[in-house]
Amino acid sequence: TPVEETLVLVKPDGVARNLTGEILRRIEAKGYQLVDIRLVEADLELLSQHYAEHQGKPFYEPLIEFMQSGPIVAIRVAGERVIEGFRSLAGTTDPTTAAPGTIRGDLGRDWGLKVQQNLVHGSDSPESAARELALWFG
Ligand code: DAT
Ligand code: MG
Repeated sequence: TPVEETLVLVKPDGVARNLTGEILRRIEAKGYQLVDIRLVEADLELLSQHYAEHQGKPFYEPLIEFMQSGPIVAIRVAGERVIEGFRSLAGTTDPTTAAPGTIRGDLGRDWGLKVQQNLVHGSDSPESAARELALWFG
């Protein structure tokens, strides 16, 4: 099986709630390697490129605003089939219904929450991973 790299982001809600360590713990416990890590205050330029596929959708503006609300931890993660594997570790997009055992299912709040406050981002394909890693790590 191929060793891949993916982009993981601990979003502003995860950093603000002091969950970066817990999220890194789960990535490491799974056996993935941390290749690079940085704390980023993402600007509009970076975020509009990162979320280009969602431009024009109703949640786009609130999403971009939320992603500028505080620092983000960007992580380059390597491992066998890590792109799909991290998505599985993260759980489905809406933390309200994400499965127990996943980052979003275990750590997402069960009320008063916006869907964008779902703690993490993970690239969804090899093409997305290559594009997003270039954006966040240059
Ligand atoms: P994912 O982060 O699981 O890959 P996505 O790429 O479809 O999900 O959407 C990007 C982010 O946008 C997601 O993490 C949270 C937000 N989002 C998606 N769908 C939404 C919706 N229906 N309402 C509000 N925010 C949404
Ligand atoms: Mg996505």
